Amino acid sequence: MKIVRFLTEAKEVVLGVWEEEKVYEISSLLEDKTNDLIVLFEVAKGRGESLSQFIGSLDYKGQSAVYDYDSLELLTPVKALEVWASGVTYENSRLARNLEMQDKVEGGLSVYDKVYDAVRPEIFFKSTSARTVPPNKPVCIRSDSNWQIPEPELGLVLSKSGEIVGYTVGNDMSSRDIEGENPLYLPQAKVWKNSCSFGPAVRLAETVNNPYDLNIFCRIYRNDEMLFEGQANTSQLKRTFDELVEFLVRDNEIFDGTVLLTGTCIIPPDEFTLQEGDTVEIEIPEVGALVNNVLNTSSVLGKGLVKENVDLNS
Ligand code: DO4
Ligand code: MG
Repeated sequence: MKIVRFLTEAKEVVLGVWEEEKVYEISSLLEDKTNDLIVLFEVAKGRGESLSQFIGSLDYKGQSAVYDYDSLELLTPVKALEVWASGVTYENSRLARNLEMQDKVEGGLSVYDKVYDAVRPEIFFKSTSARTVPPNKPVCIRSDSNWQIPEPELGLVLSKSGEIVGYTVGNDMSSRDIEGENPLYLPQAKVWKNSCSFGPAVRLAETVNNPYDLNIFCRIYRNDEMLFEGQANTSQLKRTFDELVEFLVRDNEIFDGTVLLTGTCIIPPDEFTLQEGDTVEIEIPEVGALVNNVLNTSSVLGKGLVKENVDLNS
């Protein structure tokens, strides 16, 4: 079962069940009309049901408004006040980071080689809701980097106690030259205005057969031509999801709806860098396709943080 969050014509934020091309609105069927998936998760738990059982019992097909998926103004599917990310969880990511550092690895093992095999994974702070753009809205590239890529990643949608409520598709926009210059620049290589997106849906965890066998596709388009296509599978992950979540919540507290990205395995060719006007499509067929155009930050700077995210997500 896939859940989306969207804005109605009356500018109300609601949840919907997405089935094929149709979306069935469910917030109006709920006692408190909530548009917060994690609130539903807790209600279902209180009734001793899984989230999909509880939502299934709402008889949404018989009762609620139906929309065409393509006509919807989608929001991020959960209110993620924070997005965290894992790094170097796939062999491809380790190799790409080593290449970015070039001659700065002086014999022996790089920090990336070490973290790939270490007990403690790399977990870093990626984004706030005000820096995270919804599906179909532009992500940005920064002005002081000449080597920028999307990082297509499976995202875990978490409750505040670290339970995996569902899976989503994430884009960890990254600057390879800033990180390659010095790993201490990681926050600047990862966090800037509109440098993260996730969606379009949350696929409820209990409805996924095997989360370690999900295909991830990334396609990048320029002038209506596909410039790059890559594919990976979560079976290539070095870490388990439980392990990543355990380190995220260790001596830490997280908000309901926190998203934890699980790392990239798809890296475009080394000569590739994103440009304004490109379109990035990241698809996990069990979840959906996350599509974002690319803009220079200069197009959005000075206009304040994405206000609709702040208003709608907080
Ligand atoms: O070590 C830096 C970041 C790694 C990362 O974002 C990834 O592996 O996806
Ligand atoms: Mg990443």
